[in-house]
Amino acid sequence: MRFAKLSLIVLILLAVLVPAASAQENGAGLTIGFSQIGSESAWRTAFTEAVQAEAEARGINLLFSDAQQSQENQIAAMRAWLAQGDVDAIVLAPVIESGWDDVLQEAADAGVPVIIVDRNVDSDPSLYVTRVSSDFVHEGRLAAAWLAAATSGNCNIVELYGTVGSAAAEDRHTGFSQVIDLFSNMTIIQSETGNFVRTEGKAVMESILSSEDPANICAVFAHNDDMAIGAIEAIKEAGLVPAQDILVVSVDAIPDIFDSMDAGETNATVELSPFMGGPAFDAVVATLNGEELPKWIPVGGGLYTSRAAYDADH
Ligand code: GYE
Repeated sequence: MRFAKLSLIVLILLAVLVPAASAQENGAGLTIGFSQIGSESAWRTAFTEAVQAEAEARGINLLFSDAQQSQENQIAAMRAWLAQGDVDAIVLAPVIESGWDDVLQEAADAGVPVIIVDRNVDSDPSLYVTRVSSDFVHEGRLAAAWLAAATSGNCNIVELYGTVGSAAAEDRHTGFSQVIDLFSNMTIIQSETGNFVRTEGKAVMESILSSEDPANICAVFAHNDDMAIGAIEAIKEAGLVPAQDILVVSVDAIPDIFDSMDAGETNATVELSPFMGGPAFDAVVATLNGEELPKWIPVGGGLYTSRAAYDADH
């Protein structure tokens, strides 16, 4: 009887004194839910593929959900993972900034850490571990600075907006506007959303070219390369020369935009790295091991006006 009591005491002491099993350094064996926005652009697809490849290389069991641009679908996927209790952490690429407080609180209550990637949420930062993303405001500023230099500060601009309410669109617009507002002759004369989608970017540009005197349009600033490529098609079909009659600057640095650049049909792109899976998974491991993390882990990127310059940096 005494031995049984002693064994119980030892077991209790071990449970209290021995730290919970820590996550392996690279996350091997963890189950992580990845709530992805959708597949609206070539960059998004590249981002998905990069995260999946990183998970496979690390031996992480990735539960993947494509929300098809729906916040409702993203929240439902997160709640399913929490209800099943089978995820060690969640990586969330939030389609828009607002509406996440409840599900993030539910994850916190369940002890499941959440890493924000790519875009942003307007929830209290205490509800997520960290955010791995680029600086969208800086991307907008870079695009505007290039355009100001290319036009000596004189340009009527068409803006192809990303998904309204998304951090990527709102912040790129903010940064772009901050710079062009420094020039009295730089004005956004038309701004309309193409939802980061190539076909929608083309349709919006077609509509603007039919309603606005094309001679009054100096440049297009597209919040992503896919909409820029759509706009380039519309400009050509209108009998104009893209990158000459109408300058084109965008964001993402996807392979297709460099094909357009090689053809002389676009002028500049700001890089957005799709390789955020590594830093996100490292953050999962760190937080599971009890480490404190900064609330933002930035990924950077420069502005490129040629494939050669991009290739020289990669
Ligand atoms: O620029 C675009 C994608 O969230 C920053 O979303 C990302 C943006 C990216 O649709 O191609």
